[in-house]
Parts: sequence; structure tokens; C-alpha cells
Amino acid sequence: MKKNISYSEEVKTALSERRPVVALESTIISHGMPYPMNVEMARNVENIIRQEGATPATIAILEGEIKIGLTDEELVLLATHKNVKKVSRRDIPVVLARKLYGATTVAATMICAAKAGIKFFVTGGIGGVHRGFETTMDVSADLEELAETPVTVICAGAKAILDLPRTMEYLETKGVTVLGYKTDELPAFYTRKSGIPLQLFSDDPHELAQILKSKEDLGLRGGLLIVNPIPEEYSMDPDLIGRTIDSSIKEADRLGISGKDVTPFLLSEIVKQTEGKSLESNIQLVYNNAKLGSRIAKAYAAL
Ligand code: PSU
Ligand code: MN
Repeated sequence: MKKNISYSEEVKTALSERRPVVALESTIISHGMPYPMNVEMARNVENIIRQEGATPATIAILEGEIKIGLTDEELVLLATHKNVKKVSRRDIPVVLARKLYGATTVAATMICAAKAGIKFFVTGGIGGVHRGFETTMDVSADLEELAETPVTVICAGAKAILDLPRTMEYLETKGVTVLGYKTDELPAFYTRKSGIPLQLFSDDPHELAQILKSKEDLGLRGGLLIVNPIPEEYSMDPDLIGRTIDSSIKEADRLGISGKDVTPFLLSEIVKQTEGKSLESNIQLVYNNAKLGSRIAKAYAAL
């Protein structure tokens, strides 16, 4: 076991018995959703993973220690604490050395999961190439992490706050395998379709597990990205969400929001402008991803 990392009993036991474990991120709790829905979501998603027969491992940094698996008090702390930093790859060493609190992004959660020997990670949406990238050069570190770190990420695509075609091009250039689950189109988070075709897809969690195994057997670096569309009954009206995203981006520009604050600002602005409707969709797609991620993790454990 490495320095600076500690495990909950539940996760430690599951890992030592080689049972399926599914990682969860904490930026979605601290900077992605408002209280108290964030902590409710965090609890429910863990329970869904348990019901599916896998073990959840929510990951965060608490007082300079990487925690793999959190207590309920720790989930509440992340959901309410004002001094929890948004931690991506670059921030990890500083937050550890200064013994601070950090909520891990997709990139940072992948790093911690890989160090803990966890192969599967469920979230809502990944970061990507931001719109207006030509001037800002704003590209999420999540994309580079998918190219480097061997963790399979299950998400509902990426939000149209991003430049989705360029996000896909970036992933292609970096050699990241993007697999659609029961879809041949990149899902756009709140909606099932983006108009961007996928080259690779599968309808079968067992085949997805087998694809990961083949990649590992060959020693290919980097992760896999599995994109799972939001269930039809929770998907949003594309025109409404499109307009909301456009006006949220305008508001961010008007206020001069930049860097790591862009994504959290846009997420909260969208919830505000849809009067909470988008939040219900966001929560439901996380649950849907948790079911799929657990099934793939179980299929992999049975290989
Ligand atoms: N997209 C979402 N919800 C989120 C995030 C992205 O729909 O909560 C979070 C994730 O933690 C992701 C991070 O890794 O935002 C990306 O931030 P940035 O664009 O600053 O890299
Ligand atoms: Mn950025």
C-alpha cells in the first residue's frame, strides 16, 4: 500500500478478495451539484453500485491524504465544506503537501483509482475541448489522462458546453478508444444524441470487459471511454438545453470566468436557468452509468 493513500474497510476487503470495485469522483459532489442534492446523489450512486453486486469507492483528498472509499460524514463534508479545492492532475502534489481538502476531477480520480488498482470509474460527464478553444486554449486535463492512465471511464458523453467535435478529434489523435453502449452516436449528456457518429460500439457489458482485457493483454497504455446515453425518460428537450448552454456561456464571458472556474460556473448556471430541471437529468444519468459500470466490472471479474 502506498504512502498518502488510505482505504475504507469496505474497499480494502473488496480489493483483497478481487471483487469488482467501481470508483466515483468527488468534484461532481463539491463543484458539480448544489447541496443537498449532491450528497443525496453521492449516497444513492454508491447504493446502486452495491445493489448491482460491486463495491463503490468514492475518491477524494482529505487533509492531504488520498481516500479510496469515504464514510457518510466525509461525503457530507465534501458536499458542504467551503474550502474543498477542485483538484486535477496538476493540483495533487500541492494539496497533499499542504494537507488540504480536495475534490478530485475525472483526471485526478483516474490517477488515484489506478494507484489503488481500481479499473472502473463511473461519472456523469468528462471535461473536454471548450468552445472558443482557438483563443483560450482551454482543454480539460481529463482528455490527456484518458490517453495516459489505465482506467475505464463510464459516462454519458460530454456536455455541449464543450466543443464536442473537437473533443472527439482530440481523443482520436491521442488514441483513446471511445465505445458507445447501445448507441452509434456520441451522447451529449442531457440528450441522447449529438450528431457525432461513433466508430465503435457494443450492446454487451461482457464484450466491453473483453475489449478492456484485450487492451491490457497487449500492454496498451491509457484508458477506455464508454459512453452511455441518458435514459429516454430523463433526457431533455434539445432546443431548451441548447439555448440554456449558449446563454450560460455568454454569462461566463460577460463575468470574465476563466480557467478551472469555467466548468463549475457553467454547471451551476445551467441548473439556475432551467430552475433545477437539468439537475434531475444529471442525477439520473449518473445512476444509469453506475448500473452499467457495475455490470462491466462484474463481467471483467468473471473473465
Ligand atoms: N462535466 C460535468 N459534470 C462535472 C464535471 C464535468 O458534466 O461535474 C467535472 C468533472 O470532475 C470533470 C471536471 O473532470 O468537471 C472538468 O473540469 P475542467 O473542464 O476544468 O477540466
Ligand atoms: Mn480548463
